[in-house]
Amino acid sequence: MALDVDTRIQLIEAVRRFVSERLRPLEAKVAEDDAIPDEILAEMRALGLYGLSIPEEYGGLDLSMEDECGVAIELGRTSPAFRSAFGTNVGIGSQGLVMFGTPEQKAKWLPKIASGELITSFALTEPEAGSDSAAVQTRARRDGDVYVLDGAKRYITNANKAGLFTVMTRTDPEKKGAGGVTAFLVPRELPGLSVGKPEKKMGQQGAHICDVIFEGVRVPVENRLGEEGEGFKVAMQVLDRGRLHIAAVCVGVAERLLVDCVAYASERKQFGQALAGFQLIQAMIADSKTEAMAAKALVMETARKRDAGESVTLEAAASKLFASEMVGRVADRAVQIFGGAGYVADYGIERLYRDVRIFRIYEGTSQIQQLVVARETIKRGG
Ligand code: COS
Repeated sequence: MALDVDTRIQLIEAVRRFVSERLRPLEAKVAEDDAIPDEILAEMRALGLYGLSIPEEYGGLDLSMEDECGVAIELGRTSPAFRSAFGTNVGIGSQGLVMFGTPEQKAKWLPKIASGELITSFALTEPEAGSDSAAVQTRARRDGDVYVLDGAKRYITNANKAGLFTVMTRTDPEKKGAGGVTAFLVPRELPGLSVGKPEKKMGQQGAHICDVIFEGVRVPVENRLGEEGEGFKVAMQVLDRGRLHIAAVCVGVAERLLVDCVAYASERKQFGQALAGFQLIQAMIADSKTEAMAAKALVMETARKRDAGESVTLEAAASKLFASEMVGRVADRAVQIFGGAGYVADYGIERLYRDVRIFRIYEGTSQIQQLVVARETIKRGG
């Protein structure tokens, strides 16, 4: 639901204040501790961040995609690990349930997801099924009133905290590709489900990814999300939306880096004048600004199209492709503008440089986004 202008401004201002007053001062500490303090998570819950995309009847804010992208841009102005804490509840961990869940499934889980009491994860990727996500091997075998799950999922965001997993499985081993895939809502407490240790990562410390193992996990039939064989479409539609949200976060990080670059370049003097006076520095600032503006325009236009009910498979992939590559270039230029200070930890620029690298990989690599854009463009005839 689109917010009226006043409420939208209030929400954006509240998030902006929270980011600048509460999150930014903690960036270095969160990276060092690889953990977000509990009081910050409680403040995120109080702000309603876990329920941005959940319908109002289940306790969420029910934002339109345009408003959600506006909030995601604000959240991009700090370490992306903060957003990740509730990112799965807003996106890939809840949207299968929002789009395809039965009224009973929604009533059971969405209120707790919206409040942040229940953390969710999206379990698609496997050791042998990364970009080729239709190749999932985790098996779900029907046995009376339950399905028995066996298999392993990899790099699952927030798995260490999750109480509910949306799991893509293969119910029909005869069908090798997308047609044999079925989605399930799997509560963590079911016997046979175990979660590995968080991986050591290049960036985004404070956000965690783990393996999730299923050994004879008996999942009630009523936890199936959609029909047998519909799981791949569930995953793809969840990702269409998720890719747009990630693209918005990329825009926010780029805007943040631009502010940092301009502040530093205005203060730091070389050859008797501020760096900002040098045209070669200005060229980098101009390129970063122009690309960030272009990404923002693409993201917001795509969000409005989605809100209008149009399919945005192509546009969401194009947004993620352009925005994630763009923020990579902006972060690289930021290190260059800061020079030596960009390479040492104290200024936080090298941290953001590492943090943004994953945007070109998760929720579909740049190469997968290219593939989707090309296929859809060819399908549309240009
Ligand atoms: N919305 C709805 N349905 C979709 C869809 C979408 N965005 N994309 C594909 N489908 C449907 C297709 O229409 C097709 O259905 P039919 O068989 O009924 O025609 C089915 O799903 C299979 O689609 P396709 O043939 O395109 O599947 P591919 O195996 O070629 O894979 C890609 C498509 C590569 C695009 C997909 O596997 C993908 O996105 N991979 C990346 C996964 C990813 O992002 N992983 C990140 C981890 S999750 S954080």
